[in-house]
Order: sequence, then structure tokens, then C-alpha cells
Amino acid sequence: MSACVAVVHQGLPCLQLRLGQGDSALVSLHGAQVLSWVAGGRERLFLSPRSVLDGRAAIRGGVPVCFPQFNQRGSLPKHGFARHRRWSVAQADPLERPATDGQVACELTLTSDADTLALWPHPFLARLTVTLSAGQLRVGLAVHNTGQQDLAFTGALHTYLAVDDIAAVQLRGLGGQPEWDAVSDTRGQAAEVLGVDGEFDRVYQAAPQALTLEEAGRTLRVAQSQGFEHTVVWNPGASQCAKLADMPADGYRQMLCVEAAQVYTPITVAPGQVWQGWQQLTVA
Ligand code: TA6
Repeated sequence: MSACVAVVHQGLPCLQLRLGQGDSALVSLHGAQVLSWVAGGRERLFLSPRSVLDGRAAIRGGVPVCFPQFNQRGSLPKHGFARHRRWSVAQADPLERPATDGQVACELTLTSDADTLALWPHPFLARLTVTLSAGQLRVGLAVHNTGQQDLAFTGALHTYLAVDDIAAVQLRGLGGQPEWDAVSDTRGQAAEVLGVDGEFDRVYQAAPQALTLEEAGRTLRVAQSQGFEHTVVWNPGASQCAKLADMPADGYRQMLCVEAAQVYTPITVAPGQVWQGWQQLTVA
């Protein structure tokens, strides 16, 4: 039987999605952050064992929701405020929704309030939908402009994929796409196969087709909607990782962020309108 149940994970209120065949996902209300996705008996997301799970700090790993700002491209806290806030279980309460066997979903919402309006003067309703099916996780973000003026935002689904050894990982599918290397501040075109050897922080024009992350004969497909114009690939490497208090020294070896993102040009949502975007991970 598929199910969506409320659980507490290391003190954090969460929703756990489960399928009868054994796949599962864990979603924290803090940040609406997917913390775990187990498919085929293997954990597919990286969650730092040194993450601060105090219900205030950003959690290092899983799928952080960066909204309404990507990185430091604006005056808001880095990657926006959504990952620092507690989201609500949506009105259509997944705990009371019949779960069809083979697929289960949950929805969390974040609504503007006095605190967000003090930081960012736009009324909004953000909705994160997590859908689990066999071998597949889909994370959808919708942004509803509930105000009277246009709102414009950047952001990302900042997914930390788990890998056994970053040195053995190959990412395919971005070949030829425009690339900005944030480490060297240079522009170019993506190679057919991307490998990581040291700090890696690059923004790509999103490819029309899904990417594949390959390691030791295993393949994960990473697809994103056209709503996100960019794909960001990030690994801190040993030296930057050592500066991250919430990462173990060798944590960079076990992760690669492949993010569905909007980096350069903000997305504009007219009053009353809704923008939607998603990222989908599939075990191939
Ligand atoms: O998406 C890549 C990036 O913007 C990197 O530049 C790096 O800073 C990373 O996000 C993590 O940011 P965080 O604030 O979570 O440490």
C-alpha cells in the first residue's frame, strides 16, 4: 500500500511517502525540503551528516528550495528565504487523500507574511509538490502571485545527488550548451561529458533533453521543465568543502548538485498568475 504519513526525523516534522514496493521519500516541513529518496533499496540523495537540523538553519543536502533569489543575486539572504522557513501541509491534506498504489504525493505551501514582506514586498503563495512513483521522484514548484503588482524571482531546486565517489562520476547531456564557470568567471560551451576534479560551480543553459548521471554502471536520469532556463552543477571540492561547517571534510566526494534553476533573468509572474517548474529524477 502507498502511504503518506507524518513523522518526526531528528526533531524535524516531516512527511514520509512510501510505496508498497519499498521506495520512499522524506520531506521536511522546514524548507519543504526533500531529505531522502530511496529507490531500488539505495539512497539517491546526499544529506550531510553535519546538517544543522534546528528548524531555522538551511539544511545541507536533499533538495533545498531556493526562492525567491538564486545565490547572492539580490539583497535577500543567500538563495532566498524559503529554505529557512516552515512550510505548511497544503489544504488538500495528503494524509486524507487516498493514495493510489504506485504513486503517492504531498504538497506543501509557503505564503507571504509580515516577515517575508519585510524582506521582499510581494504577496505570494508557493507550492511544492513531491510525487513518488517506482524509481522516480518529481519535485514541482509553483509560484502564485497573490498581489496587485508583477513579482519577479530567481531560484532553484538545488538537488544534492548522492554518489559513491565524485571522481568516478560522469554527467552527460549538456554538451554544447552555453556555460558560465563561476569559479574562473569564464564562459564557454559544455563538454559532452562533465567530470568533477576540484571545485566545480557552473551555470548552463538548460538542455532540451534529460541529463544522465553515470557511476559504476548505474544511471540516473535528471530532467527539468522548460520553466527553469538553467541547470547548475556544483561540487565544492576539498578546499571549499573544508570551509563549510555543516559538511564533513570528505563530504564533497559523496555528492553532486544538479539543479533546475533560474539564475540570470528573473521570472516575472503577473498578478493572479501562476508559474510552474519541476525537476524529475528517474533510475534508468
Ligand atoms: O548552486 C550553486 C551555489 O550557488 C554555489 O555557488 C554554492 O555557494 C552553493 O550554491 C551552496 O550554497 P549554500 O548557501 O547552500 O552553501
